[in-house]
Amino acid sequence: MAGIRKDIAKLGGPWSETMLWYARAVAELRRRGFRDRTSWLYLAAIHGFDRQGWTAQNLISTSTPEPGADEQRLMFNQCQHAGWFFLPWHRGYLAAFEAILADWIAGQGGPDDWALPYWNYLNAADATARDYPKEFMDRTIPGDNTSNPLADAFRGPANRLGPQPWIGVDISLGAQTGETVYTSAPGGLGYGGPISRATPSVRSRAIRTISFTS
Ligand SMILES: [Cu+2]
Repeated sequence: MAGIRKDIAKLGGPWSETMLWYARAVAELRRRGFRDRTSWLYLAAIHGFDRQGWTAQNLISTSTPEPGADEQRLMFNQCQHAGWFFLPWHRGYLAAFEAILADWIAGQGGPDDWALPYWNYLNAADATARDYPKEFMDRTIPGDNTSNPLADAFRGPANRLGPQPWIGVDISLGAQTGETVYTSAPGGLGYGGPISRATPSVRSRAIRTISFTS
């Protein structure tokens, strides 16, 4: 059954049933071997495979069985950034991840309409909206005291979204539609990629359309 994504702040948590199942399912994916296309490692590698970094973090070692070289060339490092495919690619990627989790959860007797919750960190009505949800910070899952797979020890030190040492500006919805933020100067990289090779008149029409929908 198709689920509906809900606001994590409105699930009655922390550690609502939705989030408990999320953590259990992620733990299961982390248990699966790298060659399994539904494993945490394989899914992560579809986005981007960093052998050196993963080895340094003990996620893999020289004895980890890996997918074959041809398969790696075909499937790994597919993420689309700084281009017009950024949004559709990540949308599909997330939907596949969600479907794998939901499939396992339903098979375990969990809700058959489980869906990924979303984090409304731009909710201006909630002063704590930008704090990382507790479920991604707690070291253990309450109740059974097993280690929490949603909390990553290698995550940055901050516990809320906002200006960071490596991102000097705050995060806002306006950034999506700002001409010089969403797209960058020709040859540069930006959230939506460089300005494409349209004539100036076509380009200004497109920018107006984007602004109108904001
Ligand atoms: Cu990406």
